[in-house]
Amino acid sequence: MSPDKRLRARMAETKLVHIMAAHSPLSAILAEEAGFDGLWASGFELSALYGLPDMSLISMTQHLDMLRAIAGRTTLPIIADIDTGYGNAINVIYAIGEYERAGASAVVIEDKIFPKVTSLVVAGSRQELLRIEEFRGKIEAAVATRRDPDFLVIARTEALIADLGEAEALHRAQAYVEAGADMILIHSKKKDPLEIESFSRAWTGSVPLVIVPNAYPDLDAERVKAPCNIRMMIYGNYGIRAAATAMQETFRRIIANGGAQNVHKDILPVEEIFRLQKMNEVKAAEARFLVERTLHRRDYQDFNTIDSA
Ligand code: SPV
Ligand code: MG
Repeated sequence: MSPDKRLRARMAETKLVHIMAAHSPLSAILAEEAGFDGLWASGFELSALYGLPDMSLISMTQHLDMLRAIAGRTTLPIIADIDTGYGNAINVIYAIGEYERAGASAVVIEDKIFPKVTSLVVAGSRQELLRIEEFRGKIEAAVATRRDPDFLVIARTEALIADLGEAEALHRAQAYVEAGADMILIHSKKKDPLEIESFSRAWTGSVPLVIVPNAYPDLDAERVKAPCNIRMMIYGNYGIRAAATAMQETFRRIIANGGAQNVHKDILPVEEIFRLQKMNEVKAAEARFLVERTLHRRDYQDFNTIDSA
């Protein structure tokens, strides 16, 4: 079964899929081992990996390269965060072809204006939304371009992020469903899940919802079951935050202790990294295919002759 089909089947079977953000193949491998249903090729995480804010600074090529590297190391379906779609509907057509070929099983396109500003900045945040008609064109273009009918086109409305209120969010979401979106991602920057729960209760559209509980982590799987039209939870920045937490603490301790003598027992042993790298497979290939090379005295003589010539 293709990853695209598996993602749809898993949603039908479990009703709620858990998707972890991945910013690298290693983080994707760890998410797969932990038991997630899929991966989120997050724009925020990749930007942070480059030490940059999430403001349309990372190019489509950079994002695609990472997505391909991730797809090469996991079997999980990948949901690509393509932000605003890199331009207008024509850019979206090009992007969908590229992302499908790169191994994505879904894309999320958001209704902000390019260049976008990351959603969770609360103070002084400039959140400009595209006209509904124009965004509908992008969704229609994505749906018309996908080759695999199981490839999901998820429309994300930032109406709540832009403080436009629930009525505007519902209106936009409905328009995007009419344009062909398979799911609606509703995003909120409120620390309290009430805004999302209220939207979910009010949503009577024909497609299910996706949420990203970054700002409101209290909305866990148990609580999500109640409104029952949420089918996907994306843990949008937890990978990079967890990695940065571990590195920050370890690096500080090494400086404070004047060496690694105390931290080495608190971090993964190198053998565990070998396991994640599948070192055993390389070792087996070495034993099978590499011819042992011994340097003979004659080789040394030839080398020395050439060297001194
Ligand atoms: C991302 O992970 O890139 C997202 C989610 O889009 S958020 O950063 O919360 O907007
Ligand atoms: Mg993003």
